[in-house]
Amino acid sequence: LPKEQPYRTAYHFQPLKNWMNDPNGPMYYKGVYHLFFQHNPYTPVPGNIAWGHSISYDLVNWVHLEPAISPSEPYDIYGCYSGSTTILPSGKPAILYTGVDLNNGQVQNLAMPKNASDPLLREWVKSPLNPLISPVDDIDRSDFRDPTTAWQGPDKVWRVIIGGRINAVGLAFLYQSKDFVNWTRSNKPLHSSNKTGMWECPDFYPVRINSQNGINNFAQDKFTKHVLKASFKDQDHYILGNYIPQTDNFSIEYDFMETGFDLRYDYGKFYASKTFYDSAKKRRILWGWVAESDTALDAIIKGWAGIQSFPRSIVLSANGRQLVQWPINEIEKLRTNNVSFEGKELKQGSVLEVSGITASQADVEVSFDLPNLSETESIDPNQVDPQQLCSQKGASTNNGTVGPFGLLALASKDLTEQTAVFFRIFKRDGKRVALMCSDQSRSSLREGLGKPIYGAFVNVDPNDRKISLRSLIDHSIIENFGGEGRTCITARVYPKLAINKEAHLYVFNNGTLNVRISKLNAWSMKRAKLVPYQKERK
Ligand code: DQQ
Repeated sequence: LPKEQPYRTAYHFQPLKNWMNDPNGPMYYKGVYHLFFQHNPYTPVPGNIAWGHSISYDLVNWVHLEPAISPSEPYDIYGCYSGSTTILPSGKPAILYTGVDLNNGQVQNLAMPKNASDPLLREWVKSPLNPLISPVDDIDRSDFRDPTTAWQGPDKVWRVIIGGRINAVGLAFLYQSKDFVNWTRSNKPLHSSNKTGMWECPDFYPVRINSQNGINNFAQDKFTKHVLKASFKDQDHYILGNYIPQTDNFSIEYDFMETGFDLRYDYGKFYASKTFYDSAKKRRILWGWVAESDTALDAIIKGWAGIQSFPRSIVLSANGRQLVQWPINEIEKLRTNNVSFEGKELKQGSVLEVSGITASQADVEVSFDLPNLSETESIDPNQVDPQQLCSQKGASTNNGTVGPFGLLALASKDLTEQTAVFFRIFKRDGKRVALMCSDQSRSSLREGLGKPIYGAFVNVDPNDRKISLRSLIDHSIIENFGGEGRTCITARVYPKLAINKEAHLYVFNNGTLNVRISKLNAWSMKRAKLVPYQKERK
């Protein structure tokens, strides 16, 4: 890798070099966390897709192993595409993945560990029975991929879903098996939608009602709801519902992309994600691929492309209507140099520097007290697209009454470069409505980069006069958690000036009314250890 690496992250997961996309088959096995990922081991652009493999004891520091599976057989010669792991009742893990075969068709394959007593599971053996599932009948062979973690119903029959599309309808094919090897297609898909296009990387799992604990993919009772996630249109969308394993009926509350109720894990750059149940800490953890917004040429110069989001715990909100995400608390072991203050009034036009931390590599938590509702401007959020509201010219600089206020991250001293992450508060039917934006348009003086503006509403408690923001800043990524993790927005940025020690962090308010920082805590972050296996042994 070149020496100058201003954009390489310090605590986000990456292979040592080359291309990475989707997270695959994350799991906890015999005291070890495993992450597999779509990986081109040879160059920083897509191709030769194998399952990269890394292990960790804390989900922060990682050891990179050899790829677990690579293209080698007629049924996966053009790529070992995404898939999942399932821990079988014997305790052994199994990989189900999509292979792109000699005819460019997508087929579903099985691989098992060579030696399941090795907690690192360094070698995997492809089943001689592969491919287990082929695209036949009305299935399009180029739209049939990404098997989920399988689960067993009360009848002990296995179920798995696979992403696909038939004509204009995106769907999750459902397959069943008694032995994990012979699979039959169920006559109806688990769910489908004509608004979405092809579903990639579906995920299907239970969440507990009124609990911070996660639950494994098999469990289900009246205290759970099910989440169905599908990746399409460059975004990870989810819906909530009630799943009955006896009939495989999934009855939903709202469907994908419903106006005013379009739930996504993240409203920025975040795709092809996957969850797993961490039995060690009884929680469900989410990984998502955060692609680059620079060019393929930049990737070649950097020597790498693609990172993973910091692992997030994922739970059902107290009102049961959406999911809430938060960086797993292991992140705190990287925190150092705490800077904190309380009770600072921010007048219109304030730009307050948070100094004393490495602003290019930081974790920031800030909560704001909001002014009285009566003076807040009105809006009807059902008639506005939040993304559009955030994209209006000068959304971060023009005055509203309450906001825009928030952070200027990865900013240069003179503020010519800045990524503004901010809120704007409105009133509707006498209640508070919060808009959250992440504006990359001034993130870099460099040309030729993607500099989108992202936006979403935050479902805050309308009576609450507070709103909070947590931002994980790591050289070329800013992961934002608004309203205690109710709305997440992740962005990639490549500043020219605001790199390393030249990066600054500010809190600002451009609203006409004062907002008050009730509390701010910021930390410099240490570098996570990401090392190859051999070095670790010496
Ligand atoms: N990436 C994989 C596919 C999947 C897509 C190929 C989603 O299996 O559908 O690398 O990013």
